[in-house]
Amino acid sequence: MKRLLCLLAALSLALFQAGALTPAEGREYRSLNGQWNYIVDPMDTGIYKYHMTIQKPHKRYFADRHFYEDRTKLVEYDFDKAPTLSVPGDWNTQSERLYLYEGTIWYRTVVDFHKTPGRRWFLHFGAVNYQCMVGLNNTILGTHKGGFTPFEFEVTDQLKEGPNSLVVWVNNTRGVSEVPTLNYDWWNYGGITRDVTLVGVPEVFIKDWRMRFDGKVASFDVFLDGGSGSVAIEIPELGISKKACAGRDGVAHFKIKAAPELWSPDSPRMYDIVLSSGSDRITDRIGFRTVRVEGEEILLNGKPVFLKGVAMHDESIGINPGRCRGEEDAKALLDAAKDLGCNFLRLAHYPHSEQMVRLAEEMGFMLWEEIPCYWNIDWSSEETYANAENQLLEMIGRDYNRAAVIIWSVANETPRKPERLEFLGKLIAKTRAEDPTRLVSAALEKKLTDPRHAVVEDELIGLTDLLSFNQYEGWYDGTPADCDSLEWSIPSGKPVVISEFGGGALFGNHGSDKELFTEEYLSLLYRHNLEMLSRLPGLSGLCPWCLKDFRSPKRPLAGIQDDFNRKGLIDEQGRRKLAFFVVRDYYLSD
Ligand code: GCB
Repeated sequence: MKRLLCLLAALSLALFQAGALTPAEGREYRSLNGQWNYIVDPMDTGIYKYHMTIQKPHKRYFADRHFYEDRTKLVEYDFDKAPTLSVPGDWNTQSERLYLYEGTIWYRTVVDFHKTPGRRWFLHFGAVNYQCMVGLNNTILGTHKGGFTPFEFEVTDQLKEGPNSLVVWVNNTRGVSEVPTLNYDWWNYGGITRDVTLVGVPEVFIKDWRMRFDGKVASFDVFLDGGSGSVAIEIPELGISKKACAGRDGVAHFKIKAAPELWSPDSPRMYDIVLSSGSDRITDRIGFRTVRVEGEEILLNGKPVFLKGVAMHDESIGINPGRCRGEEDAKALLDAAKDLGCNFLRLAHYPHSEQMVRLAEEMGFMLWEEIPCYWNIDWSSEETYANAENQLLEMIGRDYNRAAVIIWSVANETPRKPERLEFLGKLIAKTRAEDPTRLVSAALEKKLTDPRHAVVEDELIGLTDLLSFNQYEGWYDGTPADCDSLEWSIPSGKPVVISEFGGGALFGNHGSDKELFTEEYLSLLYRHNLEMLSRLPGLSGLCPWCLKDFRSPKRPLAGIQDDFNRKGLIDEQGRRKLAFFVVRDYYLSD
């Protein structure tokens, strides 16, 4: 597998096309979602000949039998007769035999296509976990690595009139130098987990656009692809209608004075916007707000705001088990967070879907987004860094225009050492260069110097805007009552956001509040923690870990966990534990 990964790395240098159309929606597009045929290929037979040659992979399965005229040839695979999986969707929850599968699966769909003169076509993937190689009509378009961010390939020249064979090699094998690494506390859902679309654009089109707002002026950079031209921006409700010419670099710049109603959790005001250039036209919705830190406060639109948060995974409540597949799954989670009294979400531990972010914005949640630099990744590897940076840039690129996003976070609970400081220091600098308008953070750790004394010490604090850390007093450390006398030494001068705290309980497991995994224990733990954390100077936000019980292979305790991390305030069916009401009362009490 290691050699295969090297081969893919080499291929990706040659074939990878970075960047995605932003947004993919709001344009002419065709969904390729649906039932795709699949072949499970644990030995990568679809790539290797029996005398395996790394240098010359055979790429056999890209030649879809559907298109063979000579049916007398020996071909030992047949997508037409293969079973199907839903796209989008993880494979683990769609077939019992794939529940624990980590390896290769080949996907195939047939795309009927009719050419329109003067149109360019892009094949856009919302996310594929963890890496993939995409072939169209037996031509390899390229590869992508990173399981949670969008990417695309231009297919204008590869698409044929009539049926087209689209084949995707997907591999979710974990690796020590990957991002995330071998060991992490969530399910490694494999597959084409988010939407696949065919996006049609004119020869010259708007590839991307980015908006910043400083409270008085909205600045827009609009990036054209395929040529230059004039660009128009309209925000009808603000009476804005402006034109500018793109320079030779294909970028048009606007600075527009605006006095919009501001976006905030209490009033998530959004405006329709239309961007056009020649015959290309994008419609979208945007909110206007500012965010910054002053001393130990977070200021939203110039006013102090307390982040009433909860952390969550991108995993659905009941509707489709497993990775969320779309808006309906996202809505169920967001409704639960609303009922909890939240105005803020930590979307952990990797970029969630674009639908999740957009819906959260419409519903008035401020967001923390992060990349999966989780625990101990391979800090010294340049390839690992390049991979992490690419995931970061793809996340920022996708959600740059979302007013809801106020924090980019680069890491979670990473062990302190010089290589890690260099790696994360570079990532933080990159984040600021790419987006100077948002806060930058990392979820750090607290340590106990003795059972009565908690300390947060980390060189990264000098580089981030927030002091964010995870702490599990009453669960991994001490008892709930120990919270009452715990002394804290934390650096002052920055807003403190507790990025995780909590414990486990099985819904319906009632008993003594001294017994682990009972609902009573968990609600006691939350009461003591909330009291303790409220006393911390500079406290500006809280994120209980976490909203919903989530699948994790690290949680095998039979009868209690059964492959679920039970630290949710609700269980996997959405049932509320007692602790849910403790947090809700706290959030609704001011
Ligand atoms: C953590 C991790 C989170 C785990 C959680 C736990 O600190 O950041 O990913 O799921 O603890 O439940 O132990």
